[in-house]
Amino acid sequence: MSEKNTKQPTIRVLATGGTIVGMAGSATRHEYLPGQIGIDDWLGRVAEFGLPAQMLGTQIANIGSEDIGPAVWTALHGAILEAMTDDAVDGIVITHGTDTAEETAFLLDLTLPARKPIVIVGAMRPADAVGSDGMRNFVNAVRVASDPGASGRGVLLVMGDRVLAARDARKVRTRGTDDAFRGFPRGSIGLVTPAALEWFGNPWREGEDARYAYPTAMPEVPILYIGAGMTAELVDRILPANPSGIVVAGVGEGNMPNAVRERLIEHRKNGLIVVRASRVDEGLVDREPEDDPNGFIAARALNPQKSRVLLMVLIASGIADAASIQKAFDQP
Ligand code: DAS
Repeated sequence: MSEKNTKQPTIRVLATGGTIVGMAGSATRHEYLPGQIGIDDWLGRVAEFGLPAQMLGTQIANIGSEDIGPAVWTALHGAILEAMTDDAVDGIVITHGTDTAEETAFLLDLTLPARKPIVIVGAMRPADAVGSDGMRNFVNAVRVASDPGASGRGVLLVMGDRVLAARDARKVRTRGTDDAFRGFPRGSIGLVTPAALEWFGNPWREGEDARYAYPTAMPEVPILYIGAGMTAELVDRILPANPSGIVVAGVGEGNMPNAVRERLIEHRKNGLIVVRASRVDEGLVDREPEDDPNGFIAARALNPQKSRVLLMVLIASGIADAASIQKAFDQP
């Protein structure tokens, strides 16, 4: 065997906090605090398993992911780019809260090259809970990040023995460890356990550069969640000063009360980009005939929160014409 084949993979672990390193102080208490274990302590616990990988830890943050935003994203993006250009590093694992893991994963998926495995992982139960899932998820994530077959697939999310593509991954349950995350429209693109990894299908972004530049300034894009009987006045109240875009979490296939639609059409005439997504979990929203005259964008398979991430990146990249924006939402 050549030196390279016998060398253990080196994994850069970028820690941001979350339940995976949370502590309840009691194995049976429901309440816990996220971000209680530092990366050095965490990797010391992992060392007990004797994984066939060298792990290098970096503490990016140690917070609940509900508080993660541009500052942590920017720090993560820079650290990953550094690891991508470091020949000594074979893969990257990001430990993260599950509440916004899908947004961080998708933002990184859009703004990083697909040349090395990048895996985001979290947990549904804190580290000291009975049946904690964090260490298993982490060991699975290291196995995926150590596998050359994980390259060329963009950012991956590993939870509950499943491997999901960042574009598909979404948190669908607030409790439970096996099926808290699902992929839509694609389901799992692989299955992983501490002992085995199986891929379904080949990499689809082999050697691809970043799709978009990482935004130096994040535009504020609100999400208007539609409820029955909602009035048009709410549209004006939710829009920030000088709005550039809005995502509508519509009912059904991106529908909304007519008065709301009319008000958005008025704002569209003043340059506001309007994306029709759906509040329905596995909701495909395709273009409808009125989208052309209204100048609206159909979110296709992206849920509202990931539509917002893509729209922020597009606006920050100066992509403002409806055809180019729709093409970005259409791209798998
Ligand atoms: N503590 C929440 C978070 O940080 C939930 C979690 O980590 O699973 O997202």
